[in-house]
Formats: sequence, structure tokens, C-alpha cells
Amino acid sequence: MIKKILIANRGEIALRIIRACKELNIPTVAIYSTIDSLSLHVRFADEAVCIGPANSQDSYLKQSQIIGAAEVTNSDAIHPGYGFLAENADFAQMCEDNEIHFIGPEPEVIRKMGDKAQARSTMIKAGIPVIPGTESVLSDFEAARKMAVEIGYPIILKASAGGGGRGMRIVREPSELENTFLMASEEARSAFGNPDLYIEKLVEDARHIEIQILGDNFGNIAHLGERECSIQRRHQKLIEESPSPVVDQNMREKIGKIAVQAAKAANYSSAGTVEFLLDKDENFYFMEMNTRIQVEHPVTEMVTGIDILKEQVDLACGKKLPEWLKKFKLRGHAIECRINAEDPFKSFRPSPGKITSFHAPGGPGTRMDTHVYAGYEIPTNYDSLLGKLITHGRDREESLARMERALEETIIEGVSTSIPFHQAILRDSSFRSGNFHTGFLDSFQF
Ligand code: MV4
Repeated sequence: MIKKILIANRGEIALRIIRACKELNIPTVAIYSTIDSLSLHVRFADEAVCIGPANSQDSYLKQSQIIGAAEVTNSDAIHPGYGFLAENADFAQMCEDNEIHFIGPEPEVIRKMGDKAQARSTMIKAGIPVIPGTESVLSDFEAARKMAVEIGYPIILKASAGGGGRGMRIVREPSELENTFLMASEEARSAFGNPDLYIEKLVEDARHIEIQILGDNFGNIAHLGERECSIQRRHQKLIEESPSPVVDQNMREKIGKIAVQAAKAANYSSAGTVEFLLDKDENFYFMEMNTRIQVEHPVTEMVTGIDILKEQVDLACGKKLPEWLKKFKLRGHAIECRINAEDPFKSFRPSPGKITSFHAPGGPGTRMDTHVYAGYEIPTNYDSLLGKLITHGRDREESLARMERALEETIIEGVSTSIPFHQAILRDSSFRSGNFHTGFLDSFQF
């Protein structure tokens, strides 16, 4: 049903999409900026179109140019990957207007879930548990004050157009509210072009648990279990795993069912993620819905044996959700370390440059998703993700041992990487025992 897919992305995710398409026998088109001409996605795709200069604004974000590239190559679908245009409802609409399948949910669904306050009110109406707070955006500071008194301090102000931790401010004392409200609103206006804020009770020492879902175009939704994503630094995930050390089969079925209900309430189709906060008393609350394939999808692939990318493309072709997807069985445990070109000894400053020597780890239960190679030059224009190392084992202990072994085997010379930081986390006794929450890295001594 889809005859050719243009991949509107770069790096490891572009390779991941090309791999899925090859196995499905669907030809691919890469797009690239001038600085990416020697990138592997350009080499591995069946065709490649240069769409502009290094600056993403003029290349990977240039909507009309990308649609043009799809038209001249006769591509009838665009896969946006993650980042760039993946959650841009206008772009998804532009694809539809030009009779190109956007591989993702409908534009209205992207718009609705992208507005975090609207996503919240959609879930409240559907009876999904949300963190105590406002039902819609705050009209002014007075509304914020009233709600804060009602739910009790500390509270958290979030930008409705933000998400993923961008535009968040914690308020611990009533006296701080007015100033913080005005600052957060101004920041949201300048960062997202939208000053709207909403308020939630601050859930302290919580875990970030997310559920992978897949939906077809006929309203059928399945979930594929959870990912534990509490190991984050400045809202950037560093390590993800599945299953979570604190989620048992009973809780998995409960959260999974709620995630499926949430996806149905959003009219969801394609691959997506429902994010939850899990508090110390095992209460879970809807936080956000991500309408894209995520960086950390491989840990779910490893423990379910399901190729999420291939399923996503099949669903975009109009296939019905296969029955066996709903009956997935978890096998063992998987963990992912995001390897960034950053120097953890120098406050994680980016470390672009030429990779002079490279060796990917291998052996049992080891997967490396990367676009880099010896001689590859990491540009300064994009994110610093070099690759994702994923290990799988019969249980958490085995996959962690494999991760330590695989990190040791990895050779990346010429640039600094986050590998020493991952190794330190893996040696930490709280991490080892599964006893950690979202504040873990704030108090972590490297
Ligand atoms: C919260 C929270 C506590 N209470 N909301 C950060 C990512 C974004 N999706 C929302 N985030 C949070 N929202 C309430 N009401 C704590 C966080 C948070 C966090 C969440 C997951 C992983 C790491 C985190 C680090 C700091 C704060």
C-alpha cells in the first residue's frame, strides 16, 4: 500500500527506519544537509536528496523542501523519526494535503497531545488518573493562586506548549508564586510562542514509567509493556530499561490498560508512548503522550521480540493490528545506554570532531544502533547522540553484566563520550538494586 518512504531525519534513527523498510521490501529515500553527505543514511537508502545547508532550520526542518523531495522521488509516505518535524501537526497536515502518508497519528491528534494542558483535560474527561491540578490553562496569576491553595504546596508550573521537562518551574512557598508565574509565562512565550501555563501538585521522588503503544486505523490499540526512564540528566534520558524493577505483572496490566484507554481517548493510531509518574505509594498518574517513535523503543523490542518500526510501517499501510501483538510475552530484561559525544568530566560539554577509531561491541544479547564509523566527523549542528547500546539478558542481572562488558568493549576515539558516566551509574549500589527515582542523578556523585 505504501510504495516508497522518504525519511525526514538523519543519524541512527534514519538508519533504523531504513532497516525496517528493507525488511519490508519498501524502497527508501534519504534527505540530507550538505554537511551530512558522507552519512550512512545517505549511503544505505535507495535514493538520496540534498535538501539544504547544515543549519536544520534550512534543511531537516524545511517543510516545503521536504515535501518537494518526496514529490520528485515519487515517495508516497514520509517517516519523521523523532525530533525535527516528528511532532509538528502542521507538517503532518501538509503531508496529507499533498497526498503523502505521514507515518504517525492524525494531525489533530498530534496537535491535541502537543498541547499538554489539552492532553490533560482530554484524559480527565476519559477518567484517566492525572496528577492533581488544573483542568485547563491558567487564565491569570489569581487562578494559579487559588488552585495552588486547593492542591497544596509544593506545586509545579508547566508550559502548555512545552513538554519533556521544558518550561517547568517548581514553587515551594506561596510567596514565590507570583514571581515564578510571571517568569515562567514570559519564558514560555519566548521559547514556544505561547505563554499558557497549567499547574500540578509536585510529586516528589517519583519514577518516570512509560508505556509503548501501537494503534491501527480502525481504533484498535495494544500496549507493549513499560519502560523505566527515571535516569535523566536535565530532562535528557541517559539510561532506559524494560521491564521496570518496580513493575510486576499485576501493575503492568493495570497501567497498560489505562494507557490503552488514554490512547483510545486521544483517537490514537500508529506507534506512541503514554508517560506516567509513579509515586512512592505506587499511585500512577498520566503525564504526557508522545506522538512519535521514541529514542528508547529498542528496549521494548528486545524484551517483546516485536519490531516496533516494522509494525508502525505496516499500520501506516492500513493493516489491522495483529491479534498476537496483544498477547506479547516478556522475555528477560533489556537496558539501553545513550552514548553521547559529550565530556562527562567537563560538565557534559559537547565534544564534536572526527572519530579516529571505532569498534562496536558484539556478542550475546548485544545491540548497537549507531550511524558513526571510523573517520566520521560529528557535526556541531545537531544533537550529540552517537549511538545507543542495548543489551538483553535472561534477567536484570544478566543484562546489566552484559552492558558493563559491552561498554568496556566499545572503542570510540577522537571525541569524548558519556561512556565513563554510564559505567559509574552501573557500579552504583542504588542503581544495581533498582532503588532509584527521577532525582537519582541530581544527587549522584560522579
Ligand atoms: C513532574 C514531576 C513531579 N511532579 N510533574 C519532567 C519531564 C516531564 N515529562 C515532566 N517532568 C516532571 N514532571 C509533577 N507534577 C517531576 C518531573 C521530573 C522528572 C520526570 C521524569 C524524569 C526526570 C525528572 C526530573 C525532574 C523532574
